[in-house]
Amino acid sequence: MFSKVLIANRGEIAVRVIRACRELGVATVAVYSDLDRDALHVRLADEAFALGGQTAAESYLDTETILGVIEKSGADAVHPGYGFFSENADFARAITDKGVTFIGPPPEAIEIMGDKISAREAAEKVGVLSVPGSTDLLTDATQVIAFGEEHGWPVAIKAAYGGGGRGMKVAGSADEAEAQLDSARRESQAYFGRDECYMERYLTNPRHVEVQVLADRHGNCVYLGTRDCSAQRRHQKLIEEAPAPAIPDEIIAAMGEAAVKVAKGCDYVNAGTVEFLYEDGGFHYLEMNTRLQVEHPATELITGIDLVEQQLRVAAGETLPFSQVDIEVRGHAIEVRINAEDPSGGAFLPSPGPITSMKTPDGFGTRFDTGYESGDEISQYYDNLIGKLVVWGHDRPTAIARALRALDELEIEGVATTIPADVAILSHPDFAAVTHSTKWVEETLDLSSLVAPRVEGDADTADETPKVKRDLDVEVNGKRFSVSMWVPESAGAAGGAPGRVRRSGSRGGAVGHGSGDVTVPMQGTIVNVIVSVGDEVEIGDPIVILEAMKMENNVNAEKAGTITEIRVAEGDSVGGGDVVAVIE
Ligand code: MV4
Repeated sequence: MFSKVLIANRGEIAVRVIRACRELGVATVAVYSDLDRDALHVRLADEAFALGGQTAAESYLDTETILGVIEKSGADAVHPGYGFFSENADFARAITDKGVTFIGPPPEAIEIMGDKISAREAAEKVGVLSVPGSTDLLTDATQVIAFGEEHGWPVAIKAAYGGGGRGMKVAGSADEAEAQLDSARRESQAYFGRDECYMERYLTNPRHVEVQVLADRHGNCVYLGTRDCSAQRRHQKLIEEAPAPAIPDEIIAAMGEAAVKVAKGCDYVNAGTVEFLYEDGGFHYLEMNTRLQVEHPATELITGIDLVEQQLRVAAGETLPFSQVDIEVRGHAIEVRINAEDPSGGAFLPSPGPITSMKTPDGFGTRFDTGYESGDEISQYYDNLIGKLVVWGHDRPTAIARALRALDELEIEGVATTIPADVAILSHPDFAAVTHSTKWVEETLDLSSLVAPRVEGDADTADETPKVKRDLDVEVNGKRFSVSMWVPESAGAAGGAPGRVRRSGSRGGAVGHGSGDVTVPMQGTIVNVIVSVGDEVEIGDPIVILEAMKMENNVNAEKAGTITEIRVAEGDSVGGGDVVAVIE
C-alpha cells in the first residue's frame, strides 16, 4: 500500500478519498486554491499545499504547480477524484514518469474512451452492441441523410471529442440534417476546441443505465451492479439509484457481462463505468467513463464494497479480493444530489454564496457526503455540488421514503438548493412506478410552480470579516521559517478599515431590474447566442446561453424592446457583470 496519497481535487470527493486513506493508514496531502484555504478537505488532510489562484484553471487545473507540489510533498500516489485531471491521459503519464502512481486507469484506456469514435470501436471489437451508427467522421449532411433514410429518423449527431451530451444535436428529418450538423460542429468547437462529429440512430425515450466495473492489474474484472441516472436535467444528474429498477435479471446480467467485456477489451484497470441506454427491454452501449463517478456511493451501499478502498488497493498492485460470484446486490440505494442552484420555476439558476448554516441528516441507512460545513462558501468558480444524500433501504419504496425523510431533516441556509426539485421527483408517482426516462424531468415533471425561497441565514453567524495575508518570520527550535498568516483585516497594523463588510454573495447583482444591458451573472463561456441585432424581445426571453459552474444557463431579457447590439459570439469567455447585448 502507498505511504502518502495526494488528492488532486477539492470538495466532497477530496473528503471521500481522504477518509478512505485514513482508514487504510495512508497519509494524505490536500491541495487548495486561495478560496479553499480553510475548506473541509484541507482541514481533514494530514498536510496541505497551496496552489494559489481562484479559478479552476489557476489552481486545480494548473499542471505545473500540481506536479511541483506532488514532488515537494513526497507523495507516492495521486488520486484525481472526478473532473479536473481524472480523465487526462497526459497528466497520468506525467506523474507516472516521476515514479508516482496514478490511482486510475492506464492512460491508453483513458485515450480510447475519450475519443467517442474509438470508444464505439472498442465495443464493436469485443462484440458489444452500440446504438446503430457509424464510426466515420461526418464531412457532409448527405451522410446524415443517407443514414437516416436507411436506419430511420431521428439521427443523433455527436461530438467525437465531446461528452456529457454537449455538442449533441438531433436531426428529425432530412431537411434538418444540414442545420443540425452545422450546429453540432459549432457547439463542439465552442466546448471542446475541435469540431469532428459522428452519428447514431437517436433513441427517443431511453433510460440511462450504467454498470460499475472494477479491474485489477492481474486480469480480473468484475461488475458491481447497475445504476439508473435517468432523473436528470440538461445532462446534470439530479437523482441516481442502484440497482437500476424494473429491468429483468437476465438483462442486468447481460449488461454487466457486456461492461466487463468492454473494460477487458481496453485493458482497463481500476474503477470505471460503462454507460448504456435502455429502451423497450433492450440495451445499447454508449460510452465508458474512465473515472470514479459522483454517484459511486449508491453502488457501495448495495454491494457493501468500498470503491475508493478498492481503487487504492488495485492501484497498489493488489489482486481483487472477490470474484463475480461473490458479489451480491442487496436492497436499494438512492443518491440525491444537493446543488447550490435555485430550481424555482424549473430554472435551476446557480446560487453561489456562503452556507450560513447546514444541518445534515442522520439515522439508519443514511449517509451524507459533503465538502462543506456551516460557514463555508460555495464559490462561483467550482462545481456547485454541496453534498450527496445517499440512503439504503431493503427495497425501493423504503429507500424513497428514507430519502424523503432525510431531505426533510436536511437544513441549508444562505444558498438556494435543489432540494425542492429532488423532493418533487422522489414524491412523484411516475418515479415510484419507474415510468420515467431521461426526458422526464424536462418534459413531464412540472416544476413551474416550484418556489425555493433562499433561506437567508443570520449574516452574523457567518465569518464575514475579510482576511488579509501577513508574512512573518518565526523560529521553531532555533530553525528559521517564513510563514504566511491570514488574519482579519482589522487585526493587522496596516490594511483596510476595521469592521464587518457584507459580502456581495447573494445574487452577485446578477438580476438587475429592467435594464437594457443584458449582463451575465458569473464568469463562464457563451455557448449560444440566441438573438440577432434587430430582434424584438419580451421580458424573460433568452438572449444567450452561458455555461458556468458546469451548467448551461439562459441569460434572459429584463426588459422588452429591440436588440441593438450583441457583444459576444459563441465560444467567448465572459466575466460576471459583462454586458453581452443591449436592448432599447
Ligand atoms: C444518445 C441518446 C439517444 N440516442 N444517443 C447524452 C449524454 C451522452 N453521454 C449521450 N447522451 C445521449 N445519447 C443516442 N444515439 C440520448 C442521450 C441523452 C441522455 C443520455 C444519458 C442520460 C441523459 C440523457 C439525456 C438526454 C439525452
